[in-house]
Amino acid sequence: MPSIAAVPETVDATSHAVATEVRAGLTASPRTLSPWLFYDEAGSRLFEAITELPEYYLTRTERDIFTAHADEILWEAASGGRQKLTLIELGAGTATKTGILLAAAVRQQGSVVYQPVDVSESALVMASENISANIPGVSVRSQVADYTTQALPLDRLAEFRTLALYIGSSIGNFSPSDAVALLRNVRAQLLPGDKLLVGTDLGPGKHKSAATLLAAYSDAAGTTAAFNRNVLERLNRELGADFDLAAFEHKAIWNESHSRIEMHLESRCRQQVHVPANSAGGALRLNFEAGETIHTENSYKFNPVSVERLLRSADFAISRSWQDDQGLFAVTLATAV
Ligand code: AVI
Repeated sequence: MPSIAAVPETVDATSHAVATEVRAGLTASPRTLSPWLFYDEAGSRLFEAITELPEYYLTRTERDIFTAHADEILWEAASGGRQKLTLIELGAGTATKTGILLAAAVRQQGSVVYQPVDVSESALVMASENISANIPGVSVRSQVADYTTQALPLDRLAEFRTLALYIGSSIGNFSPSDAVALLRNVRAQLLPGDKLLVGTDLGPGKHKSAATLLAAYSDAAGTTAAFNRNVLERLNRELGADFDLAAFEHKAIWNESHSRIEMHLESRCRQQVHVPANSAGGALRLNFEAGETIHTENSYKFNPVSVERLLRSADFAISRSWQDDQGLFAVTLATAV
């Protein structure tokens, strides 16, 4: 599961948070549902499937950038090999791409401490097993925590600098103001000279069209549609709601003025949906007009200037950035100032 804001930690807290989110979001105008609701077990599996779709270039392009430049990235992060690094990863999930960077860290400094942080304990167990089995020289110290609201559980070793990883374009799922707040929280827990590596998806440009972007969020196999609709299935399952899944259509829209892909679920007809009373309040009767949508996700797209602006507002200075040849995706290394 990728990292998303404010994921509750226990089963009770989760069901109350789902109920509260649904009440606030579905009675608002326009209607919204927060993207953390996507990531129940089925949604996390669907997201993994998305990352392997031919249209969803983000994951493989970031992996290709790491494969091509991992040694350079680690060298720069260590100020030209002069410092030793500890790596911490925010929202590490199963850490599949991180292995490329960890292997480069081991080549550079012999061994490395890696601290993956995630709200999902099962993802961290997989990350730890995968890294320990495949990359000798990495000592994994995983931590279950929500880095969006909690302090980073940093294990600071004397003489070591921290390299924080926030990859996978996860920052793109936050509003600009929440993204700044999140990075400021990260910055507050680093020391001047520590580094941050951020992965960002890029907006349309010389080689990239809005059509390429849109296709990544409306794939031919319908996996993203299933991922989007799963949120309604989750509300039926967990809250006893009666959403008719076939009556809602998956829509991905490129919103140029906000530089973001928006995902919506559009009501195909006039209909009423019921949500029984729960810990957040009384029963809901929701009246949808034909064509009315539930806005389920924003995925912000960047350019070098907007990445720099974002990092600067959180007191980071850009050290260097890497892109693929087609200008699809960027990986930016920044220094805490
Ligand atoms: C997790 N996050 C970076 C994905 C994205 O591209 O915004 C989530 C996603 N939504 C639809 N497809 C993938």
